[in-house]
Amino acid sequence: MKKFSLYLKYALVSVIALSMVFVFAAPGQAGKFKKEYKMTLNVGPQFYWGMGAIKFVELVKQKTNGQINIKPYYGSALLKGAQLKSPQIVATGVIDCAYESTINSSPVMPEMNIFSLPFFINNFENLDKMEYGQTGKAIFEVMDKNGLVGLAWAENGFRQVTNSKRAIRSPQDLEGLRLRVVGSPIFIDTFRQLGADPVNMNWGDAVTAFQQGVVDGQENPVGVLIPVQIWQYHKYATFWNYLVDPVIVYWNKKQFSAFPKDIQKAIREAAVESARFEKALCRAGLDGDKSLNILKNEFNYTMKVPNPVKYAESKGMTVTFLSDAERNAFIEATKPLYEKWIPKVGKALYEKAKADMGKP
Ligand code: X2X
Repeated sequence: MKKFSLYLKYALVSVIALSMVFVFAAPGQAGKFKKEYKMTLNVGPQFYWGMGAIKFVELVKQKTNGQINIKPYYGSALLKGAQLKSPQIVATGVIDCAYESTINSSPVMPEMNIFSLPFFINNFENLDKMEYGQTGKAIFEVMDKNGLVGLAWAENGFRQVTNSKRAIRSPQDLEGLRLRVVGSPIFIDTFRQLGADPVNMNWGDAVTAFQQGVVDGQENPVGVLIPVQIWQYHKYATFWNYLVDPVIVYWNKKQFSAFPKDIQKAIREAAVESARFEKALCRAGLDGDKSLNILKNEFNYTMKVPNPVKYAESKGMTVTFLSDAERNAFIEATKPLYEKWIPKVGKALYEKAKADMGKP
């Protein structure tokens, strides 16, 4: 009798324990998610784009009540610095998500080169029209076909050229300059076309190359130039907005689709909100007071460098802006690239981009 009640006790305890396992493993409960989701990005946390990625991590945690925890891996650490591999690896699910530049996706998805056609987009208004228009939609469809879900448009920014030799005002000024460029082929093509001597290098190796003077110059937006203190290496900057580098927040499609709807919604909202913050960081001081006010009023954030041009000048840089005539010389010089690159980008997408911008 005593033995029997002991059995009964064991049986009862087992049933309770088992049912608890079921309760906690039920859909929508914490046990269902990974302990940690890996996110890749090519820069460090001090860059504006890195700060946006951190905001995303925080907002996702907040909006999912701590159920989804993302760990950022900076400097393409999970890719051993091979920045152009990010979309492939996220598509396999080895890395779960990314806060990544379109340039770094362009070898896998050539459509992304729409943003890298030289002197095509020119200003923030045009870029916004594209991202929130037909172009952005088409780009997200391309990502979908590649096993990725595009969640939001963030930004690295319009790219500016810097160097240690001379102020650049004409294609002739670029002649023979050894410039570090990202390994996406359109960058090599563009600078060869302009008479420079481009060398492609991962960002992870670039700063050492600046330090050692292995290269004379490089090109990147202020969100990189200011945090990396480019004036330590280069005295001259030309602000020519020659092309733009959006950042897309994206997730492995299979995994994202399997999330419950409320989690999907929370992650999307976090992506959009973090991107608004991040874009404002990258545009601060370059679009009048607009982005500075977004930061202050919506995010209670005071920009440390409210005027990147003045700040670079205060550090001893000579910042050059092109006149219309000077700009036209670059436009003429880079025209032949369109013949080669529009077929790679896709003529239909090129037409969509022009339509979004209201260009003939
Ligand atoms: O490699 C670069 O220049 C950088 C940091 O801007 C990108 O990742 C595209």
